[in-house]
Amino acid sequence: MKIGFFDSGIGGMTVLYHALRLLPKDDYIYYADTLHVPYGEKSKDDVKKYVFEAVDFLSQQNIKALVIACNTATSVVAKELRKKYSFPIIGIEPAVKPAIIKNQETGNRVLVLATSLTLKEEKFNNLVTKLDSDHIVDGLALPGLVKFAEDFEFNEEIVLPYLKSQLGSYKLNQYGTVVLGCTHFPFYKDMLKKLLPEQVDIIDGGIGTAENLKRTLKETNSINEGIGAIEYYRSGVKVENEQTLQQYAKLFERLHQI
Ligand code: DGN
Repeated sequence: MKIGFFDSGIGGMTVLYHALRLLPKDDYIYYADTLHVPYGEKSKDDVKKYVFEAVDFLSQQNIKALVIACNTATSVVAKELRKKYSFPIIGIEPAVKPAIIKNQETGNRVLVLATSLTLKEEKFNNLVTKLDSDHIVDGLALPGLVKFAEDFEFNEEIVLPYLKSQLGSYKLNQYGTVVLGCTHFPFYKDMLKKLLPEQVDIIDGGIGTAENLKRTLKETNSINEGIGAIEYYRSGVKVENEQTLQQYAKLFERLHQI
């Protein structure tokens, strides 16, 4: 059986990248909801509807586990998905907890980069209210970065000015950690590094999510059932176009390099 991966677009591939390293002998089916990307500015109800459509499709492909490789979808709908489906569902959330713990000690601030919907959601806000007694967490939505990724735009001359303008009003020296709370953002880690002071750590939950997946498969005794093959779907339609498949392969190369 295969492992299902889901995101609104190509962002989840930053998580799949880690899964492939930890679980190279499994097969994958990756679903990008390209008809409805981006989710970040949509209503919660719309996102719920789209995610259920996608997961219904994936559930018919006989998957043994599902990774919701999208922070927005996880925060809006993971709980309800777990009630409906019997296979294990692993989500991804902004890695706020380790960031707060670390920076409470040093007196630095934490900047969470995510979608507007993730930052608005109860899940995120409850977590921050519970943990952030010193009020050190700030949130910033970067919808432009999702758009760039979906357009396979990784040219620094185009992306850096956008990032500079978005981060321009922040005193970056006061931060100790930047949390990548959207799976599209790790594609731009190299550019963020260029703009952030040296003391700033950049963390993302992709590795932890892949580790969770591995732990779950071990527990259910369903690890190593393939050869690392990946099938891609865009909103229910199988990707067979060679050029698109090559673009996807290049994304892994990029993640490997940065
Ligand atoms: N990649 C998704 C996330 O992690 O939240 C959402 C991006 C989007 O659709 N705006």
